[in-house]
Amino acid sequence: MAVRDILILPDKRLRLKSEPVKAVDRSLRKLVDDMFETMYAAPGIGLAAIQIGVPQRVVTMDLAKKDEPKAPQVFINPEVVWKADERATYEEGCLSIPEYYEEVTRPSAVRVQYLDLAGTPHEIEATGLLATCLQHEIDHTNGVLFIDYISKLKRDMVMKKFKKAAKLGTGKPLSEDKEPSHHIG
Ligand code: K1U
Ligand code: ZN
Repeated sequence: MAVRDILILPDKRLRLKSEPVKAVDRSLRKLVDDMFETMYAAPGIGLAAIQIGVPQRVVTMDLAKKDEPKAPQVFINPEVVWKADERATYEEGCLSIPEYYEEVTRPSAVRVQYLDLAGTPHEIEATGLLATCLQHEIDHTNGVLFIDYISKLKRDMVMKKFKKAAKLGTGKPLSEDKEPSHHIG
């Protein structure tokens, strides 16, 4: 198992549409192991394979709270097959856009089809954080980021800060670059 580097905005690979997994084999299980190690080390509650540079439709997740035992979940070739009309708003973050959080409104419930690590098909109906996280991660497999749902003004500001950070080689914006400054005088 290995902790892999997480791609950071504005890395263009984050905009790739990932390919469906063809075979649930040893190399896929190694990828999933590395994804969990990377996700737990970050720490994060979800990860899509493209975030470690692998354009395959694979998602890992663990929504257990700090005081609860680990609850790792793997979704291979996940696909949203139904979305609720009702909407829910949740403050989202992204390991590829570190230390930036913003409210995003999405369908409050989704039905998702996927394969497990044995290659067995499943369909679940998700609500709450699971619904939000699944939509966020499935978006990653389609090259979509949560900043695509915020205002253009905010998105342009985020892009500018992360492009500057990439140029400086700092990886994430410097602390004084995080929030709009309201200096007096
Ligand atoms: O896909 C990712 O970049 C992971 C992302 C998942 C996510 C978070 C919130 C809403 C939707 C999707 C994260 O894990 S960001 C980090 C985070 O939320 C967290 C980290 C440690 C403890 C608790 C939460
Ligand atoms: Zn993300």
